[in-house]
Amino acid sequence: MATKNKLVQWTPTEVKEELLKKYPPKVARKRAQSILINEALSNDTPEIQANVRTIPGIITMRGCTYAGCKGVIMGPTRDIVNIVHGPIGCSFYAWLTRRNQTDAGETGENYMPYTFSTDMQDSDIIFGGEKKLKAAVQEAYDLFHPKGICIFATCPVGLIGDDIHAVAREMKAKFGDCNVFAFSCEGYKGVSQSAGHHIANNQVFKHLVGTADTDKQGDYKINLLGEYNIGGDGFEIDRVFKLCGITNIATFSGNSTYTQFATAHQADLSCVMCHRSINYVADMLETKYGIPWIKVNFIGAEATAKSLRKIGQYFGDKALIDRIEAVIAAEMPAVKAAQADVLPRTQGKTAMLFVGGSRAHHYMELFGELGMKTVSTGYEFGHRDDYEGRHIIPSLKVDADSRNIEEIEVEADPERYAPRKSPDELAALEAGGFEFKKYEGLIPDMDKGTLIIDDLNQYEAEKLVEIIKPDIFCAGIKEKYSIQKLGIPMKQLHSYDYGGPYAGFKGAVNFYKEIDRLVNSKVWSFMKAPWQENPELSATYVWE
Ligand code: CFM
Repeated sequence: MATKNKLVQWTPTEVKEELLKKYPPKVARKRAQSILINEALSNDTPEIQANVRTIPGIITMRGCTYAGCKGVIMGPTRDIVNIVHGPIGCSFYAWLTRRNQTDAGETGENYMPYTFSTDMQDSDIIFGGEKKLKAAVQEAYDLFHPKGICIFATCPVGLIGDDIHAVAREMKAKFGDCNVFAFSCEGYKGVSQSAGHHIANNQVFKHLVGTADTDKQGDYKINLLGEYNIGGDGFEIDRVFKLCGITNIATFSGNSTYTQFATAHQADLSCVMCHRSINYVADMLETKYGIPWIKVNFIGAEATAKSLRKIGQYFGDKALIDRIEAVIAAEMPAVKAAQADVLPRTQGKTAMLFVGGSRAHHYMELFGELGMKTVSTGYEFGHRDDYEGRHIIPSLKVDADSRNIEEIEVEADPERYAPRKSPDELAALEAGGFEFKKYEGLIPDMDKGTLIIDDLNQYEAEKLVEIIKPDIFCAGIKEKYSIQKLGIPMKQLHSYDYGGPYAGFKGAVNFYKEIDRLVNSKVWSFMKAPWQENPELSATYVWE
C-alpha cells in the first residue's frame, strides 16, 4: 500500500512542522510546547506542556469541569440523587451518555436512569435560583428518601452567585437522615474536566468517606480507585477479585453505592487505576487513615496478572498468592488462544490513541498484546505527571487555574488512623522491589521518535491521520466520523462503541476480537466509489 510509505517519508520533526504550519505565529508557538517528539534521555523524561487552557478558536476534544464532576466522578454512584442546578441542557446532555454501568443490587435503589434538574429559566437568573433549588431537593427527598443528595453548579449559578452550599447545609439539617452536599463545579472553573474530578473528590472525601463504621467483612480488603465501570469493566475486575478471594470495599466510583464510600476507610490497600482522576484521594486516604496505595492497571491480560500479583505481594499471604496464581493459570489459556488466533492478522499494525487522562496509556498494553505499535498518543487533559511520572509533581507550576481548585488539608484521624504495615514491613517490601505511590506516566512506554501530543484538536487529528495513516485511531465520539471519513477505522475508547468490557481477562479477549475486526475490514478501502477511481464509461453530450 502506497500510503504506508508515508510513515517512512516524514520525519517526526516534519510532521510537527506540518501540524503547526497553518497556525498564526503566537498559536503555533504555544501549541509547539504541547507536541513532543519523544527522545530517550539518559536520566530524565522529556518535558511536555499540559493542563493549560485551550487556545480560543481551537476545536478541542476536552470537556468541561461540570462534566468531570457530575458525569465522571459522581455519575456512576447509583443511590445518590444528583441534582443539577442549571438550565436543562446541562442535565440532559449528561444523562447516561458515559456508559457507566451499574448493578442495582438487592434493594434496586438506583437513580441513574433519572435526570434531576432545576431547569433554570430567565427569571431564576434575574431573581436567583436558591428557592427553586430548595424545592427541588425537598421534592427529591419526599419522593425517594435517598441516603444522599448532591447538588451540582452549572455556569450560570457561579455567575449569579446562588449559594448552593448554604442550601445543602440547610436541607441536610432539616432532613436529619439524608446527607446533602454541593459542588462548585461550574463548567468554566478549570482547564478541563480534570478540575471537576478534583472538586468532586474533595467533597466526597470531606462529606462522605469514613462516615460509617459498620464493619466490612472479608479478607484482603482493598479499595479500587479510578475505575468507572464503563461498558462493564468494573464487573469483570470484581469477578476476578472474587475468584482470588480479594474483598473490594469500595470502587471510586464505578458501580458504587453511598455506603461503599462511607466505609472506604476500612480497606487495607488502595489500588489506583486511573491516576489522573483520583491520585490525590489515594494520598488523602493514606494521610488520614494509614492506607498505603499502589498503581494498578487492569487493561490488558498481562497487566491484570501483574496487578493481581502486586496485590498478593502486598498482603504477603501464601494462601492469597497461591490462589491468585491459580486464577491466572485458569484464565490465561482462553486469552492466549484468542491472541494466537488474531495475531497473524494484527501483528505489525499501527494505532493512535488520544483519550482522556489515562486510557491513552493503559490501552497501549492491549495493543502491545496484539503485536500493534502505538505510533502517536496523548491525553485530552492529563497533567505533566501523567506523561512524565510522579517525580515531577514537586516542580509543577502553580498557576491561576490550579489555584482555583481547592487543595484540602488532611490530617491523621485521631481515632481511626492506623498504619496498615509497620515501617519494617514497608521497608522489607520496598527492598524486594515493591513500589508504593509510583506512576511513571506514558512517555517512558513510547518509542523514540513517536509524537506525544497534549490536547490534540480536530484540525491536528485530521492532519496527523492524513500524514501517518495509522491502521486504527482511538478517541471519542467527537472524532469518530471525521476520522472514519478519512478511511481509517475509529474505535471509541471512552464509550467503547457500545461494546466492552475490555478490562481483565475476558475484556482482553473482547478487545482482541474487536480490533481484529476493525483493522482487517475491507470496507475502508471503499471510501471512494469504484467509479470515482476507475470510470468504466465515458460519454459526451451530443452537441459537443
Ligand atoms: Fe480516568 Fe476515566 Fe480516563 Fe477520566 Fe473521562 Fe472515561 Fe477517559 Mo472519557 S476517569 S481520565 S474523565 S479513565 S470519561 S472512564 S474514558 S475521558 S481516559
